[in-house]
Amino acid sequence: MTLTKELGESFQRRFGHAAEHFFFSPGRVNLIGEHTDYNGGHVFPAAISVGTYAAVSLRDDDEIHAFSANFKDAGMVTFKTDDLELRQYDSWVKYVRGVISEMGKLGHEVPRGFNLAIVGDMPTASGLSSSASLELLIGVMLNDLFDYGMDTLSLVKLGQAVENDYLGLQTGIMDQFAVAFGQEKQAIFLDTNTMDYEMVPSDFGDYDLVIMTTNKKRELVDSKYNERRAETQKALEELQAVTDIKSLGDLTTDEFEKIVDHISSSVNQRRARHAVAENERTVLAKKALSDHDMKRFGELLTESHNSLRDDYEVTGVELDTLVSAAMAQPGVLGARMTGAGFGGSAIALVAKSEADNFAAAVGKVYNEKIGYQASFFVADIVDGTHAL
Ligand code: GAF
Repeated sequence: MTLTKELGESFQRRFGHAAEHFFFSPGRVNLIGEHTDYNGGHVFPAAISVGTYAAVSLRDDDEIHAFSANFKDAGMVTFKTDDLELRQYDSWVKYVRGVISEMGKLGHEVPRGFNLAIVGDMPTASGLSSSASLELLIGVMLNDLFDYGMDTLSLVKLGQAVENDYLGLQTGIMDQFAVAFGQEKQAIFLDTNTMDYEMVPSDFGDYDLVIMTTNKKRELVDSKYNERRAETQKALEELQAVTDIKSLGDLTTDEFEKIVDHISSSVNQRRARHAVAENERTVLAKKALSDHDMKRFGELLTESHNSLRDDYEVTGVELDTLVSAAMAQPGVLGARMTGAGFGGSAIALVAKSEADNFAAAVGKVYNEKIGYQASFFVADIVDGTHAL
């Protein structure tokens, strides 16, 4: 049975009537361009087939009745459409409240309550953007149900506002952009400085893009993320005293190395070096993928990981173990962490002919070193958030 059908059946059981509308919102994988989106650089993500689903019907009152089929014991959550204060213990419900709250700031009121069921098929804490997926799911759903007439970019910015303003996480725009603008079999090459973007066929030739999830319980991701953001911001401000740039993404590596000594902290020098070099790598990787030069594309993925490990310091033993074990396998052209880091997932470019042995071999090394299992799957690249 498909997940949509299952969701429809549990909706019927819990609410006693059929759902009127269904929506799907993907997760995302980032091919390359990590921690560049808040540094005015390029990113290269794609929407993936694991994500979140919603079943919904309108009510005649002003109440929202919602449940998640992923948290079977959590029961039904009921609140009024104007009860939008953040409750940190709310888990997934805070995204529903957050989206409605940010919509309200744009003058889009929720005129009626609704019954809502959601379900997701992403591995937990996989770093594949379950939060952006959920934000866009609810945003697109409300936009459709209540005819707000918002365009896709406005919905993307609304999702980011939920993170930045409602939840207080200083994330960039990549995740929401990938989730909303995704297209089947296409990666999105986005310049976060100008917001210009180009779709690039995600054709990896004789290779599979394998997603490897650490299954690490994620800790400190949010505080470490905000810390990295502050470090590159400080480096930028020091460089702006000697050169006319808007963001680190304006510099080439050569230009950067000539002025790096103006950054007072050696730690912040390394953080900024990553942001500048990663942006260059992303531009090169987009060219390599467009030219079907998989070998070069793979090398750039691995260089990205090394820089995230040594200069940006956002990997950790779990991601490093997956990447080094992957690189030791036959037919692997490159591997790197994807997303914010500190756990979550990594990706590897694996020859289709070697794919069967790959997960077992890497999984064994990981289990021996880390003490629990990693998960592996091949990503299908799909369309962005939409009604079903
Ligand atoms: C997280 C953030 F949400 C993104 O904006 C991006 O900065 C990413 O980490 C790192 O590249 O997913």
